[in-house]
Amino acid sequence: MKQPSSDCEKSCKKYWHTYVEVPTSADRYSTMVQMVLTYVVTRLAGLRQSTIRFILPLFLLCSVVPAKAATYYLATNGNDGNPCSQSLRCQSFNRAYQVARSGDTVLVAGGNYSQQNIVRNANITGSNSQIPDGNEVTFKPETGTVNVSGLGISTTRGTPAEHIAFEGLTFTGFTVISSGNDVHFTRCTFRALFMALWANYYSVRNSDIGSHNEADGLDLYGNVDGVQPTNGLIENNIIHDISTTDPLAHPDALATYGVNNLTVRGNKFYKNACINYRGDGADRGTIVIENNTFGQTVSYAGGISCGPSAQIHGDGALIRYNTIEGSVQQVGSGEGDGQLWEGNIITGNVGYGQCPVGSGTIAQYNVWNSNNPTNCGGAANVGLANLTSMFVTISPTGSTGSDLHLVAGAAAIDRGNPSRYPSTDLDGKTRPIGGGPDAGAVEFGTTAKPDPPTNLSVVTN
Ligand SMILES: [Ca+2]
Ligand SMILES: [Ca+2]
Repeated sequence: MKQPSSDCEKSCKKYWHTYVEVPTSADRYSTMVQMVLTYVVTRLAGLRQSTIRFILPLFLLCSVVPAKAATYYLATNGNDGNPCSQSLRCQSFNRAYQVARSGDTVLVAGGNYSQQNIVRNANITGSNSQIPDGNEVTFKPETGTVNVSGLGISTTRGTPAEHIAFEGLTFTGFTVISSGNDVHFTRCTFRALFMALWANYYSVRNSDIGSHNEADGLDLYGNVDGVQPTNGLIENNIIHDISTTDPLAHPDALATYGVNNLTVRGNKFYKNACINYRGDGADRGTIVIENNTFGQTVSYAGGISCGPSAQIHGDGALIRYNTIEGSVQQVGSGEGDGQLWEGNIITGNVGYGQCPVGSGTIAQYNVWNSNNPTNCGGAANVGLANLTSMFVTISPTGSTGSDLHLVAGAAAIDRGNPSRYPSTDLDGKTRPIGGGPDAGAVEFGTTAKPDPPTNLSVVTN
């Protein structure tokens, strides 16, 4: 919730002798109005008529200003019969969410929390946003580590929980947005599957995902009742060590099936057993995959070895400025039509040493293995026999995978599309540096070349 405007606060406080921040938000607004009314009524007898004329418009002005955002508290030994105050804490996430209003914060004391299920609170309102914009109820640790052994958002279709943000929590069991609008995770840790089903406007950013066995890292799955997870953003995460020791398990680091509008940007995938990115032909809308590094997939003893680093089959997907250590698999026959592959580094084969096969798909300005054609419907690609010397280190099984930053003299430097590139790279540096944008996720060099001055003139004394 917005705070009272400073003007209102300054001018009103003189008259609101009893103005305080009301801790229970459910009745905050009506309580505040009640307090002002009581004050006005009790003072009227002693006021001159001119003062009344002054106070009443002021009251009308101030009474429509929302109350200050509130903070609520959870603890593992709290009680949901409490008002979720600092001294009388609640225990469940849902209880805090039902008590809270848009813009409020829930501080969660460190400890282990059992499965949490959050359901709709129709009093939490506002517009949807792609990243948190302040209208959410935000859960964050108060002290120490908060482990949540499972999280479900609105299991009932058609009644989504809305406007929720999680910051810095650790999820040790499945996290499932069954039905939710404007739901965001920032700087969280996921040690089990994250799944979005009927989600709309959702994001996972700056988080650590993986270090678990058999299950996928993120599943963005639509086509449940014909509804797709829509408007997703997966950004600046590390997605790693998703392993399997089961020859029948097929854990994908990020799997999509019928998403609508998805951006996957600036993530680092490494040490994953199967496919880093498995996109489906049912994906629709604007699909943007950029500035990611996809490490080579890794075999775990006894487990399946999938081979390709990425499979991206959605029609119209834009796949640009990624560094892909390994091969890219294409399916064709009606899938992956109209894609644009631009400015990527791909160390292995595309398809089976072919151009991407979707109808109308163009691949250009990529730096890739010389097994692949140099022209795939666009400007020339660069084919090299050995690309690995371009990188700082190739170590697919190392603790943090390969370091896919470019070294001086790498063939990918300045080989992107000079007229079209992301404004920044994986590290957040402004592109381009040097003579043009580099292919791959990371621009080589440390500083942008300054523009030459245009307004110099000779001054003579
Ligand atoms: Ca929002
Ligand atoms: Ca450059």
